[in-house]
Amino acid sequence: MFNFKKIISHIFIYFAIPLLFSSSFFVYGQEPENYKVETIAENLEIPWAIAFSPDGRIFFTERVGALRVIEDGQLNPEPVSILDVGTVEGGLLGLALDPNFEQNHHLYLYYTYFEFPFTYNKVVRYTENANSLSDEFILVDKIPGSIIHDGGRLKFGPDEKLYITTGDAGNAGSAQDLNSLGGKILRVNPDGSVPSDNPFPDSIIFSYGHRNPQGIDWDPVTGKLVNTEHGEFAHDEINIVEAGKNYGWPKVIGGKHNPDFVDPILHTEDDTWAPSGATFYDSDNIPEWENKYFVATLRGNHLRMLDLDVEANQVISSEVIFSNYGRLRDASMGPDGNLYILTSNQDGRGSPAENDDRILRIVPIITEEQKTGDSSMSPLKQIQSGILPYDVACRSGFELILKSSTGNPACVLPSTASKLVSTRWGVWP
Ligand SMILES: [Ca+2]
Repeated sequence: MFNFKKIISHIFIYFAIPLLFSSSFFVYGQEPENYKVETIAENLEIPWAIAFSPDGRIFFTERVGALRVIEDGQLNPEPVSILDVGTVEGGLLGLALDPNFEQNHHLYLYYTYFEFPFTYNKVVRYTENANSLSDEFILVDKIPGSIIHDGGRLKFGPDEKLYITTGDAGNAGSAQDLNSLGGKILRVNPDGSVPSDNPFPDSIIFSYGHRNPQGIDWDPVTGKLVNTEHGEFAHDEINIVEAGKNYGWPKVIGGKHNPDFVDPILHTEDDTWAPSGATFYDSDNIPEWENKYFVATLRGNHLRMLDLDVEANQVISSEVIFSNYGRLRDASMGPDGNLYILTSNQDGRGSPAENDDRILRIVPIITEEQKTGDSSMSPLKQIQSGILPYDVACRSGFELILKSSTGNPACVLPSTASKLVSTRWGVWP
């Protein structure tokens, strides 16, 4: 169903449930008939990261060293590039396209390499032209590497800085050492230089005390960075990451309320998810999913859907979906407003299906009723028809707006409203 009551109930759940349930989890049901799963590429070798070009191409990495491309819906059998990379948990990992890719065709990769006798990771920028790479430019080199804990996620933030997650590479102490690039989240300008507003002078370190973070995305409501990281023997974490803060590893694990370290918003305790890529669902294609945080889990063999109240530092709900595709490496939003998921069943730790690994796309099922628009008009259409959602209200301090991207209502902080608003609700009679 795609109707406004759902949005109202969503807003109710978002703001009222935390008051009722405090910090405990509240799981509410999904409606799997609302969406379907499509396979857009198969028979892949450990896909790790995906990025969408404004011209419609989809680039992705395979950990074994290949950068590949899907064009016009077809997987190109010829890789864009093959790199000589380290193995086991390392390899060709992160991928990001420049926010101005349309103009400069800059493409960024994170990969593991061996230089006797050490293993390192580096972040390299290339210029892409007609599915080939040139102008190699190293942004960050000699990130500690190993056969384990190589971090590897690359993503541009809303501030157009490049964020890089690094693992402790098996040397736990490095995460607390501000002279080491291991166990950190790094933040650089697109040319690799240090942003002038980074928390430590002349340092690309943004936050530290991380063990092996592999997922990052920014909450569309508050703009805050939320990460995932692999814990030691379970103890996985979701953290709200702020500049200059210490996330504890290896001094504290989970939430110890020690003022020197930031507690995770979620700690799995004895449960193992092995969380990797993550994304906020910043779309209303499946309205119940809007602004939820989706986490691809490896050992957990599922996609985790979290409803986070980032401002209040509370988990509202935590739910397992897609537990029938095995190990999942990444979850990412496409420009079509659909969720893309990468499986990781060929990595030696899974049970591959015949056509694994795969890239999956989750698309909403549009019913005939919705096409006619009679009883299930979109929120924007309802508003345009003069139907006022009089019973929607935001928590104190938040502003009710229509998102410019979708026309849907959302409660946001006034500071982020200007980026999102096309029409203020206030103009309605
Ligand atoms: Ca921690």
